Amino acid sequence: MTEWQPTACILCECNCGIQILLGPDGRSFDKIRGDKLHPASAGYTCNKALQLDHYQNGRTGRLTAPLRRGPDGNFVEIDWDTAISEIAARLREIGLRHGGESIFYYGGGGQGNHLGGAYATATMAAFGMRYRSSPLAQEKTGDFWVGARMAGHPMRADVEHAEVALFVGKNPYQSHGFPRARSVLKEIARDPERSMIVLDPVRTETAELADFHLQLRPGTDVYLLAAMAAILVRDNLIDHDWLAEHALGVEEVLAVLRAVPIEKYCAIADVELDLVTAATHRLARAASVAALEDLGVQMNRYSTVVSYAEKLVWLLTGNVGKPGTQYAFTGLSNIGFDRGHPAGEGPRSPVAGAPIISGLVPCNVIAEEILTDHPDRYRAMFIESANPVHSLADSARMREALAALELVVVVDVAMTETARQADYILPAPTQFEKYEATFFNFDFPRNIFHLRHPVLPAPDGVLPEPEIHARLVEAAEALTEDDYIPLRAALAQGREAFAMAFLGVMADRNKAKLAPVLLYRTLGPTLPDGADAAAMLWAAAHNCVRRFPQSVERAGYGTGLAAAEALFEAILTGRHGIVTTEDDYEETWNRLRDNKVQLNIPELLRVVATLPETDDDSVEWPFVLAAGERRAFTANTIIRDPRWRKRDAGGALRISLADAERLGLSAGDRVRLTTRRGSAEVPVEPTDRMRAGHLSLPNGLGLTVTDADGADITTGIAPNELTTLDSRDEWVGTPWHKYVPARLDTVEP
Ligand SMILES: Nc1nc2c(c(=O)[nH]1)N[C@H]1C(S)=C(S)[C@@H](COP(=O)(O)OP(=O)(O)OC[C@H]3O[C@@H](n4cnc5c(=O)[nH]c(N)nc54)[C@H](O)[C@@H]3O)O[C@H]1N2
Ligand SMILES: Nc1nc2c(c(=O)[nH]1)N[C@H]1C(S)=C(S)[C@@H](COP(=O)(O)OP(=O)(O)OC[C@H]3O[C@@H](n4cnc5c(=O)[nH]c(N)nc54)[C@H](O)[C@@H]3O)O[C@H]1N2
Ligand code: SF4
Ligand SMILES: [Mo]
Repeated sequence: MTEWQPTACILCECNCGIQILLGPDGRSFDKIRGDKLHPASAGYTCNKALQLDHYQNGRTGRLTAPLRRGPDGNFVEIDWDTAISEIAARLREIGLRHGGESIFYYGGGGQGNHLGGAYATATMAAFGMRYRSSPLAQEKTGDFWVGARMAGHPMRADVEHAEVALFVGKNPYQSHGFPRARSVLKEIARDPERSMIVLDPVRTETAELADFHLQLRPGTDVYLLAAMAAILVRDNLIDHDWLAEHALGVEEVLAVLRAVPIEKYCAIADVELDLVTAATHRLARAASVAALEDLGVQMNRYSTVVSYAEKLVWLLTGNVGKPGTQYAFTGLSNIGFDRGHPAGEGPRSPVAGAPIISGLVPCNVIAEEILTDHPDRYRAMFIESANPVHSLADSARMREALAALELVVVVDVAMTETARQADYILPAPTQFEKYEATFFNFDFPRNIFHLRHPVLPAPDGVLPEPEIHARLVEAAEALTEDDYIPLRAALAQGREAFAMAFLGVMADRNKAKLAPVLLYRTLGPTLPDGADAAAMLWAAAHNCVRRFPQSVERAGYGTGLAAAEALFEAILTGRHGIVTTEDDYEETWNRLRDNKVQLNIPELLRVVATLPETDDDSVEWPFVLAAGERRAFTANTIIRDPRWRKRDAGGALRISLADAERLGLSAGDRVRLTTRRGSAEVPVEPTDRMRAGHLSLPNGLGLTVTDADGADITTGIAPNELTTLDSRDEWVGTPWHKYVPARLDTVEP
């Protein structure tokens, strides 16, 4: 292979288009560059994409054969037929004894791979599984729920075209979250007509580019945002006409905001009133405001209430459905659609009775729902493309929970912290060895989709996730050749006949849930270049046309069935990514419930109305630890090879200069960091970016890999050895990892 091959970076949700040139061995990534032909990233990458060879070829503990844990606790290699039939038999047997709903599904994709997970719904149906979760239920479910309550449809921010960009607990310079983030941030910073407002206790790279950095005390965003909303009301900066036309529940909200003690709240947040006022006035003056909130608040005190207060700020100023504001996207993705039940009224998890948001059980109750003698407890877990032992709160408790289960199956590419706890491990090709895609595309006014083709062949011994799911579904006898034969016959007459036959099968609700595998086994083998895994995208394309006919038509695909086929064809052949839908900004209103926004969420407004008027620091725990910061060389646990990190190799604990001086600490000195849950030794990095009393540890460290001599090496601290399950949001159960009470002790060198 001597040609540049288009694919995408898999290290964050942006999935920038890249091109890879393989080395003479046909395996190493000799060169990597941004793909100028990618419709969203247009050649952009950050520093991390260039390190992807460490994911593909690094020291990762790559899995190349199915493994079964033996009676002595060690893994032994088994063949695929044995693995599939044993796993299917045990899942069936557990289902017979305890019901299929006792088998819990977790994961379904990381930052770059959602295609496999799209087939998992069939495996869930085949074994009667009902409950599931994913990492989204430890970060985004509060945002989803509030969005659903207020608008009935998720909205995203058009940062690129905004006059004012507002970042709340988000550091896009490192974490991205929208296309070409670093370039866009610099464009805003350079333009005297545009401004950036950042709420962050840390002077991040983003905060450095901001016009207004509100460097608040950690965990006080609810006060600061309530004060900002109250300033809008007090100074008559709200958009009355717009609200009269587009919003409901305005009076109730204004009544609460009129009573907010603005000065007191700014004092609690420890930000100068004048600065808060100036930033709020700037935002109110702007023709457009785009706001992004992220983990700094979503994993922090009052998380869901903060999501609400943040939205009030841009809703009161009328920032929806215009360029540079918030929009309701269209496209192939279904991620994050919640029904928005009032608190206490939606579906609930079987043991803890926790609210299920967007179909996901809160991550922080999973261990609780296993480690109990409740009859409805989970008995088995199927984990795919996720590393919950590392990524969920309280790793020790999660290990204990997995050990208590009758069966744990893990599908992954590497021997992860979670795979180490499994009974069976099923190895998959890497994301560059198979067809892969994400459903993380929310661009606007043009949305995109990128089906990536394999860059290099997979080694023997691994199977792509769609094939694993198909085999499990067949081993459960949920589908047989008899189900495939009529569909194949219809297909022989053309796609139109196939569509009709497929629609007929979908009328049977039990078969409808198996649709991905039905498509994979019938349409799949007829697709060019071994693109079987793309089969479910045919249904996704049809769905997209059904839901957003005009958007697809504007993107140039025509109308009706022909449009769906044209869109699917474009997906299959557009190797650099394609535009799927095209919209006008105003169309956002057609997607929102009743074409309006609802400002009054009574449960949350009540919290804003009754915030305690003091907020003292704890004496026992003098520090607040942010456990899991995004840095230049972190990428969740996707790259396991520690050598990929060109800076901050060990993942230092960042601490303010004042605290470092008081404790007599210099860069590289080791300290003992203690929380309610655990304790660890870690090197420090004193920096003037941090506030006194605040500490920060990077995410994605503490991974164990085996080096060339067979020795295990662990680099840095796994943050969730220090976090607790009970520190979580009242409404949706998301963890408060950015607000971990902590203590520091010096250690003798
Ligand atoms: N480099 C890199 N990029 C990534 C990832 C990665 O691992 N590495 N992971 C991806 C994933 S999965 C996600 S979800 C995103 C997350 O992206 P972000 O949420 O942007 O990342 P974090 O660094 O976790 O947290 C954001 C900011 O919150 C601030 N913060 C801490 N406490 C508070 C507080 O009390 N109030 C406020 N207002 N801010 C606070 C932190 O100082 C930090 O700057 O990043 C994605 N991008
Ligand atoms: N304390 C603390 N904890 C956190 C965070 C924090 O800020 N602080 N951040 C949280 C956030 S926002 C997130 S999103 C989560 C992330 O948590 P996870 O989603 O659990 O973590 P990832 O590292 O993204 O997991 C991806 C897994 O997929 C595997 N993988 C890679 N490619 C493939 C493939 O092609 N097929 C299969 N089957 N597997 C593959 C990788 O080896 C890895 O095990 O972490 C969360 N945990
Ligand atoms: S890590 Fe960087 S290059 Fe990779 S997708 Fe994210 S922004 Fe793009
Ligand atoms: Mo995330």
